[in-house]
Formats: sequence, structure tokens, C-alpha cells
Amino acid sequence: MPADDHIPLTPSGAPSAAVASIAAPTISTMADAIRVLAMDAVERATCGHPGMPMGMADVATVLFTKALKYDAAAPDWADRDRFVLSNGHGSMLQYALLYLTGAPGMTLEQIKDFRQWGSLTPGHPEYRHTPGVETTTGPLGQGIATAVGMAMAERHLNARFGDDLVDHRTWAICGDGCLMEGISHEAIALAGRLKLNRLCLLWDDNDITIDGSVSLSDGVDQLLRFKAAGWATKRIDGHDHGQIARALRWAVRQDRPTLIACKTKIGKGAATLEGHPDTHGKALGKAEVAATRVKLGWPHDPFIMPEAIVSAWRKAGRRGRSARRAWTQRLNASSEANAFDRALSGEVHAAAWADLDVHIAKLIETKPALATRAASGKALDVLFPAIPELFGGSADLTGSNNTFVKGTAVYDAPGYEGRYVNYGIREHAMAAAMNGLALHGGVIPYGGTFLVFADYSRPAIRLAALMGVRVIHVLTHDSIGVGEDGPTHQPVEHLASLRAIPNLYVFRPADAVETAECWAAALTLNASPSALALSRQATPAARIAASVENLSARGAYELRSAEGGEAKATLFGTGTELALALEARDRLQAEGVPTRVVSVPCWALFETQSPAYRQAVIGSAAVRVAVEAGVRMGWDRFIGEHGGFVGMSGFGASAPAPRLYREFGITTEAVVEAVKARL
Ligand SMILES: Cc1ncc(C[n+]2csc(CCOP(=O)(O)OP(=O)(O)O)c2C)c(N)n1
Ligand SMILES: [Mg+2]
Repeated sequence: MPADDHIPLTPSGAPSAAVASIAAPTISTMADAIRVLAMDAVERATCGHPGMPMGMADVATVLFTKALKYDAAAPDWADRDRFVLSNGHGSMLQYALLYLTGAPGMTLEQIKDFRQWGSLTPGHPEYRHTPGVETTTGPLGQGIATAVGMAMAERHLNARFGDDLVDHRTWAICGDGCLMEGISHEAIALAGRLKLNRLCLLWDDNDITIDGSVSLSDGVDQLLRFKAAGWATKRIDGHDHGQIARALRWAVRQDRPTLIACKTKIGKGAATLEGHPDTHGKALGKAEVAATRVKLGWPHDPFIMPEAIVSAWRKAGRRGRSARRAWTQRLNASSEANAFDRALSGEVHAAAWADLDVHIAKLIETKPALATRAASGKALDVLFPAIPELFGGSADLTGSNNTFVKGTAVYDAPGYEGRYVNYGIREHAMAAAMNGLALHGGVIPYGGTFLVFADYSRPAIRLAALMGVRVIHVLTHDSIGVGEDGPTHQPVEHLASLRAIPNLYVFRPADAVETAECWAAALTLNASPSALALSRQATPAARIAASVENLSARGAYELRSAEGGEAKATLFGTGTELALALEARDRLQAEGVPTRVVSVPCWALFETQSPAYRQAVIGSAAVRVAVEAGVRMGWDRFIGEHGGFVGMSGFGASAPAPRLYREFGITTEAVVEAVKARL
């Protein structure tokens, strides 16, 4: 770490003298600039969270002026340190830092427009929206687990490309709320087990949450908790710049992840409200703001930043420039440059598609009856070696999820070269860590669990969709086909509830060919997460004719046309129930009812097709029936209000799968009957 002490430290908590500070900015006056910006922006917006930015201004100032490796003008520099604000309600801390250090586009105007339509300064930090924001935060705790994923990616890419190209850290700030959320438990246990020593968590230990004192609801010894999970811990005064700087240097030396408990006062600097929960989530008010200016010795009007302070901050924002230039030279000289750039671009190697085509051609020829989870495993056998960025794992269901490709090294300390993560029974942290892996770049994460437990990952899946990151969820055991494990393990509403998430592509392939196609489609969707719903039980081959096109990527397509005249009925099906639709069609055809079958592996992709294509696929047959072993919600889009639906209307039960299908009436006969009743 370059020694960079051009900015003098001031004694702990010493109030800064306005005039002197402007002549020679100190850490104190630079931190006060954050405080004032946060307080004024919230005041102008009439809403927001001034307390956290004011409380953590000192820690953030020391971090950004002395430890963080970054070049504010180049927020996409691949070897930058990552900074995550897990307690995203403190967004003004991040915006103030971005403005002061000189991040692209972050002007004072943007700060004035805090929380307004179209500004770069939304209520909570949003990835893709604001250059320099590494991840979307706001749902407390997510940022911690996302940071774990970033730190995981860094170590893996370091193993692959070496110190010359990958050698950075992940710093995350979190609050009491983040630490109370269950996801923190999963995430810190995983990080501790993996000995992610490039990860440092700075806890805003202010003893305050919205309802009042932390002690109202929590008495955990957090240091002990982190220690128990394998972290190194330290407690400091979060307003003592010397202690902060020493703690950051200490963190860098540890052989495990680090927690720095920064004892702070929420709303530090506020005239009368310092330490008060009222500073958490509302504007301080005119009188308090004025009194705070006096207390801080800050004579400037709102949104007037003294030249000297801005210039000291801009200098800090350039601290990493020479390191970045040296890095660029190393990259240009490296024999790995192409592979590195390609990995970071997220582009899938063309060879993978060729290999997958061969695989699909073989499946068309051999027509295996396979569980789609097994078909997924076979697709991965082809894709994994061809795409060195694929980075898999499972939440302790590896054998069930078919996520492990034989011969793959497991990701672990000290080498981290492996590409398979034993996430443990931690669906939520797995999903959030996968977000961090994808956000970091250079890897394409996928991870497995049962579809029913997607509920445990849902908040992170939602954030992936909101951020537009490619994360692939392998969700097996996708219906009552689970069988004997019973209704706790049988998803019924999950397809509908996942399909409701914008920008999440839910795939439910019907056979081995569709499964391979869905994998290809998911990998191609590089600004969206995907969820592959896969069966436990075997299902016959539905796609028996070769096709040059990836038909699943259309979302829905006509699999069998009607014979002997215009179609009187259209049957829609997904996953293992498509086979029932196909059998029902044969029976109806035999009885003289021309019937077509439409396979619907991905609703969301279907919605992206042209109106003419969609109309043609839905067709004009008078009778429309859908079959899916889940709830009806959403299917009226295909079958209309009067269409027939063969599926579930309540929870499942514990019994062998064939019996369950019979008992719940999801059968070929039921599909045939649903058609006949409407002819
Ligand atoms: C998952 C989740 N639950 C609830 C909230 C609403 N919320 C925002 S901040 C907060 C209190 C957080 O306390 P702390 O992290 O200590 O923040 P501080 O007041 O110290 O800034 C709550 C409950 C949220 N953002 N996310
Ligand atoms: Mg707090």
C-alpha cells in the first residue's frame, strides 16, 4: 500500500476550525465535508438518512484517503479495491465520496438532486445506475454477503491470472441492522471458512437502529460471533483517525477476514441530535442544520464546497492512478491479456456453443429419458470445460442438483484455483455471494439448491434481477415429482412467484435437449439472472427432430402441429408435464380431434418475441389447455380465462411421485378430459 500521508490527521474528534481547515484540509475537515453534504442533501430532499453518513464520515475518509486502492476517474478498473455500502440507507455517504473524489458524472448538481427522478443519487445505491457503485444495497445484510462473493472472485482470479493482474481487496461498511439479519450469519461463516483475508468489514457500531437502542432487540457479542466464525476482529473508536488508520493497516496484515467494530455516534457533529435515533432516517430540520454548521465551524452555504477541500479530496481520488497505469502496462505486456480481457468481458467462448451443438445432436439421436437435473449435469459436463469462467456450487445438495462436474477442483484456501464452491446450507448467502461473484466479473456463477428453497434465496435473486447480473440458479426437485419428501419439499407456487420477478428468466425445460438449450439461453442473457427449474424424476425425450435454432430461446414454440385439419385444441406444457400433453395429443388425434402442443420453457423469453410470433404460437384453436404441476397463476396469459388448467391448487403430499400425480389429477386423462369438456 503506498504511503500516502499528505493529508494530516487531527486528534480524535477535534472540532475543525473553519478558516484553518480551508487553508490546509485535514481528515477532520474532509470528513466534515461529507457530513455537511449528507445533511444538506437530505434537508433539500426533505427525506433520507443523514445519521449514518455523519457517523461514518471519519472511517470513510480515512479509508478513501489512506487504504482503498482506486482511481475515481476509472471506476471500472479491474484491479481496483471494491467498496460496498451494505447499510445502503447511508447512500449519501457513498454519493458524497463519489462527488468529492471525482467519480464520472457525480456533480454537485447530482447531490442537490438526491432522491429525485433521473438523478444519479437515488434513495439507495444502485448498481449500473451510478458509476462507482459496486452493488445495489438497501435490503440490510445483502451487501455483506455480496462482498463475500467479490472477495471470493478476487482470490479465484488471482489464482488464475496471478498477482500482476489481480491483487485487490474488498472493503464493506455495514450497520447494526446488517449484522442482525440472518444472511450475515451465513455470509460470515462462509467467509471465515474460506479464510478470505482480502475482505474487511467496517461495522458502524453506533448502538442505534430505527426504534431506538440496539439493546432493545439485540445483545449479541458481535466480536465473539465473528471470532467464532474464523474472523480476526478489532474494536476502535470510529472517530479517532489514528485508530482508524492503524486498524486498516492491521486488517491488511491478517490471514483471515477482518471485522473492525467502529464505535461511532450516529449523526456525529449534529448540534443537539448527535447520538439520537432521530438522525437515522429524517432530515435534521432547518434549525438543527444551522446549529450544526456552527458546531462544525462550517461557514459555507449548502452545496458550496471550499476549493481547498475539494482539491484535497480530488487528490485522494487520484491516489490509485499510478498504480492503475502500472497495472495497465503489466496487462498489455502479459501473455494472459487476451484471456483476462475475455474473462472480464463475460463473453462465452464460441467453442462452448460448438460443443453444445454436438451434445444436442447426440441427444436428438439417442433420445434418452432423463431427469432434467441429470440432463443439466450432462450439459454442464460439456459447458464447464469449455467455459473457464463457469464457477459452480451448491448449498449442500451437490449430488441432487447435479452441479458438480467430475474432476473439478473445489474452491478453497489457500490456493483458490478450484471452480466449485461448497456453500454449505446457506441458500441466501450463496445467492448473494453469487451476485458478488458476477458483479466482480471474471466468473460466471451458478449454484444449486431445491426449487422450494428458492424462497430462502429470493431477496438476493430479486437484487440480481434489479442489478441485471448474470447469475444462474440451478433449482432441482421442481414439483410434486419430488415424491416421498412431501409438501415441505414440493414447490407449487414457486414458478409463479419467481416468474413475477422482472428481469429474472425462469426456465423449465421438458427434456434433455431443452435443458441444454436453456443453459445456452441463460448463459447468453448476460444482463439477467436465470433460474432453471429441473426435475428429480426422469422424463421422456420430447424433442426428437433436429433444429438449427435454439427453440427454447424463443420462450415457447410449437412442438407438435395438429394433423388432419385445423387445430381444434392447443395444449401448453412445461417441464415433466409436457410429456402428458404429448400423450394427450396422441389420444385426441386418435379420436379425431386435431391437436397441437406448445412447449413453454420460458415465459419471460416468450414475451420478448414479436407479436406475430407470439400470436402464431398461441394459435387460434378454440380450446386451450395448459398442464404444469404448479399453481395456475399467470397461465391465463396463454389459455384465457376459460381455458383448462391441469395442475396444483394446494400443497402436495408425501408419497411416491406417480401416486401423487394420480391423486392430484395431473394425468394424461385429465388433459384429454379438459379438452373434451371444452370442445
Ligand atoms: C431487510 C431490511 N429490513 C428492514 C429495513 C428497513 N431499515 C432500514 S435501516 C434500518 C435500521 C438499521 O439499523 P442500523 O443498521 O443500525 O442503521 P443506523 O440507524 O445505525 O444507520 C431498518 C430497519 C431494510 N432496509 N432492510
Ligand atoms: Mg446502528
